[in-house]
Amino acid sequence: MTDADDALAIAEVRLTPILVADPPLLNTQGVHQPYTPRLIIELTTEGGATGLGETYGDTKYLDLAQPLATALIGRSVTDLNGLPALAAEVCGDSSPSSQLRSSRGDPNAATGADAVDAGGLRGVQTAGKLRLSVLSGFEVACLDAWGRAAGLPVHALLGGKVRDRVEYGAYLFYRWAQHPGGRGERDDWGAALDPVGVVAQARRFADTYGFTSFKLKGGVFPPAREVAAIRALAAAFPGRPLRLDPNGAWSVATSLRVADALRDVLEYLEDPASGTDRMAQVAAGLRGAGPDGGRRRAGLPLATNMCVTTFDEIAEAFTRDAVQIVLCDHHYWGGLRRTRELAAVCRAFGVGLSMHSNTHLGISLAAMTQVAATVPDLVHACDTHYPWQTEDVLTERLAFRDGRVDVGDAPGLGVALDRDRLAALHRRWLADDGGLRDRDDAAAMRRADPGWTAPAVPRW
Ligand code: GKR
Ligand code: MG
Repeated sequence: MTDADDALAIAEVRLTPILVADPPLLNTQGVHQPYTPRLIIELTTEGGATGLGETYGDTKYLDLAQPLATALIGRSVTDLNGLPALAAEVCGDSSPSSQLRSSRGDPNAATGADAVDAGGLRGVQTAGKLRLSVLSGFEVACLDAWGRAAGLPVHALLGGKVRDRVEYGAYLFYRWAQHPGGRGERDDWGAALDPVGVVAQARRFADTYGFTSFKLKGGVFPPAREVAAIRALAAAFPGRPLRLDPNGAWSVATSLRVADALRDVLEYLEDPASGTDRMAQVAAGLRGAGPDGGRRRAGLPLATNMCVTTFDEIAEAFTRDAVQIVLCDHHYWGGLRRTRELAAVCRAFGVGLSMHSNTHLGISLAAMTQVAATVPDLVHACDTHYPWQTEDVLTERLAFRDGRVDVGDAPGLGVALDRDRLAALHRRWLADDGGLRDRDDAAAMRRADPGWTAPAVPRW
């Protein structure tokens, strides 16, 4: 080991779970909690470089993050190819299926065989996928520290940027004016529950941030009502890219009906139906080969962040042409380098790539921006929840200009931690006795509607 290698060894890892304010945004599962858990990862090298990472903060992620943090001490921040095996070893995954896959050489394989939760908004949850979501936060922190030590931006460590700005879209949500019982922080967005409210929200996003693409989170109201909202957006923003994402809430027949109603204005339809098989049927119907008598609805691609969420899910989905665009989330795909691997696979199959988002803060937005800047064929605006997050742990928030975030050239991610903010949000996490440490949109909805259970799919 040289002195330079020694300097890059990890000396300390600090994990800080926080609760961050979130507005009452509606989705097919329920409503966002007033506060959402996130985990902030800080590591320091022997040479004194620091690195930041961010990922999901629910208990099941924290339980995996702790042993991984301990095991990282003494390892180099450059040893990124060693991270998956280390995570598999220390995070423990003793299911027979995972042992089988490990023996075939991919400790990160995550198929439905070890599914721990088939529901939710991010596809099938597996032990392997949970591990990847944790690992991704550490990978980003390692890249940040390595970049700071080397005086290079993260995008340089990924091969260099091919663009100077990354485009994001406005992420529109049906929402209430405030959380049930007046819990949480207040904002001045008001309710958006009909086409007028959705268009007003879109206008504010466009005016404030310069967004020119719009995605509506659907699956909340009967499809005709959501079709009307998209039509209203098309009238208000003629020619602008529009998307609708009901998180798999529709049947194949409903998906095709909505596609018929909106194909002239949608850039793509996102996860209209749940699972690769239904998505393949919708795609076949859109190609005119479905059970509907061969009507053609060509030209409307399907995107997903639900049925293709791991490398194991690619083969079936791509060979059946079930999706034409994959919305990568670097958290559950296992980091920035695996995002680039996914981009290469998508390129080989002629499948588009863009970015999915969940409630997140500026560290994750910086990471998304750095990796997105290195992907050559990124043609769709990326998703981000960031404008909904009024709180952050950074000294300076990332800014959108003309709907775009500048790709920084400062060392690492180019962001700095505000320790006071971090401590305040951690105190909120410590003080929580309201069950907010594990995000549960259905439970949050029961505050308004005690009989609510997340609907079975297809709902409509
Ligand atoms: O924040 O309610 C939400 C979204 O529905 C999120 O949970 C999804 O994962 O944004 C996501 C999506 O595109 O499906
Ligand atoms: Mg989606």
